[in-house]
Amino acid sequence: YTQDFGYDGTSGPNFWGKTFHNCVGKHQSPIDIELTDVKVKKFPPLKFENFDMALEKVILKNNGHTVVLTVAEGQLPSVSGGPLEGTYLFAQLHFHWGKNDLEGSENLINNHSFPLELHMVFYKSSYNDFLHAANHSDGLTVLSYLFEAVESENHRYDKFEEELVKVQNLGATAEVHDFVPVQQFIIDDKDAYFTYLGSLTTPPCSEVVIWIEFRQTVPLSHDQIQTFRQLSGTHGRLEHNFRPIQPLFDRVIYMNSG
Ligand code: 1SD
Ligand code: ZN
Repeated sequence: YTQDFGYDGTSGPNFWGKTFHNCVGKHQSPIDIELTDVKVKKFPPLKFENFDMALEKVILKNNGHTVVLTVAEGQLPSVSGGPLEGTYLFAQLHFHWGKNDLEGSENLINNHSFPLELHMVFYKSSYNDFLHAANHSDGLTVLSYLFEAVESENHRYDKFEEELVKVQNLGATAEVHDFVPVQQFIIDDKDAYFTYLGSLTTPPCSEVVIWIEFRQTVPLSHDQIQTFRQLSGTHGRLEHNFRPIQPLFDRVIYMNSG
């Protein structure tokens, strides 16, 4: 990007549109999903591949906006089916959070915020790579998971949390061999979801994303969520990094009937 963006003050979401014109488009993300407004539709089953394979080598990076996990070596997870045509390959996963457990998710359900949201970003394989895919309206899909703060720790996140503390500094990276399968990050129910057409939630806000928002939440303890808030961003501690909800305009939100 030519100019950096942030989440506060004059570099915050209300100012993104000045530099990044897509950010004031009519199909932006995130949104509020109102259960009374969704259209029920029966999609073909979603198909996940390589979600249960240990990842040979991954890179974790604090890019100042979030923590991003990419796969450096090994089989890429992929997704097809559901609202998707063709196969989408794993690009990266990252998180959005808030300064306390009452906010942090980007997408909302019935105006309710969740403390954390995981985005698994995939690009359509027929476009060859992420950058080309990001120029097409069906180029990307994001599998999005909402979190809930609970009493007990979620041990499926132990390994990730162990690495997360190593990338607290801005720009820090960690290389991990034999990492947990991506399946460990998510919930098992892949039939209950909402889907709508939207955008990247960060500049350049390209309207190229088929959003799949799962209904079942991932449990995580308050302390586990707190670790994300310890990361350093471009303007001090990255306490929050969620974009506010955007108008739906003419779009329809579908709910898979399973
Ligand atoms: O915020 C991310 C951004 O960090 C980048 O990963 C982008 C894909 O290049 O995706 C957005 S988001 O829409 O998945 N939040
Ligand atoms: Zn995101």
